[in-house]
Amino acid sequence: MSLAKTAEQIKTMEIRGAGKIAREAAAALRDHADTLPKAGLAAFLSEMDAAAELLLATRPTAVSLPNAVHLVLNGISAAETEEEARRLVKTQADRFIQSSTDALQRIAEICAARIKDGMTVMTHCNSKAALAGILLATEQGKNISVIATEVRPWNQGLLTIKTLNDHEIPTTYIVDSAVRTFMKEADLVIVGADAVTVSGAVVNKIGTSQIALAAHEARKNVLVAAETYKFAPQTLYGQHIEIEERPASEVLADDIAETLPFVTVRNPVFDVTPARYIDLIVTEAGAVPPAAAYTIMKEHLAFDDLERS
Ligand code: RI2
Repeated sequence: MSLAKTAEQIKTMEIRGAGKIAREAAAALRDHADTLPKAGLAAFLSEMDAAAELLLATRPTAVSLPNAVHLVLNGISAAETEEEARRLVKTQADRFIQSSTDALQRIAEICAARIKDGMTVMTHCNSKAALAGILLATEQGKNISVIATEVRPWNQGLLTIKTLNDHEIPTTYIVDSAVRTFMKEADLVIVGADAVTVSGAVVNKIGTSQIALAAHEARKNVLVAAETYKFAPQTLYGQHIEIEERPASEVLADDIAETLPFVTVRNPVFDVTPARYIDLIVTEAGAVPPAAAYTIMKEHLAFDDLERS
């Protein structure tokens, strides 16, 4: 698939989920580099810069995307030859994709260890990282059930219940506003992340913060399954994570909206859960309290050369 096509599919959410977006972006950069004619180092670097810009402009919130782009293109401007730069792109893209896949396996093992036989796990949206733990716990022979939310307006919950059903996991499907009602039936909440800030706050699908609040009230643990490349080093320098706001037509059909001139539809698709409502962030480097966000960034992400303004 061409780089432009990958960018378009990320934008339109045919490619979605923070981890998948990152892996597809890395593969797109690697394959794009292959299609570029040999025209010298400067031309190659400028083409790769433009490719990175195109990918970064697709969706603003999931930091897995800029982190993946950064890791794939890391050091290429210091290359001495075009060949060396090309080699770096390929090696770093392949390494990122492999480590991302390995990270999911490790996260699944840690999450599964937290899921005891007989537990009911509540999850939100369609997070590959969160689901990996649930699926592994089942493979280990634990009898568990899941409460899965609908996730308006994109209904990613449908993807989640399809996967759970395929694995014959008993699942209760609820509308987003029923979360507090059903929290008493849950033993544990596991969600994914699009970004983790230096304060340990988690940016994830809209509605996550309400779930965490309801879990806190009901004294249920909240686990966030997040690969280390979901941590956002730019927050060290005071930058905020931009919350993507998608078109109003995803929430209310245009023909109805047109009849309601005094109504404004808002459609932010992520929210921020403060660190105090999160028990553990499960990364491939281990399960850590949100307060360890800085350490994770320092040890796992090269951020010294990031834009500090
Ligand atoms: P994994 C998704 O965003 C959801 O917010 C999900 O929790 C998060 O990415 C992480 O997903 P969207 O692309 O990387 O559906 O764990 O807006 O699959």
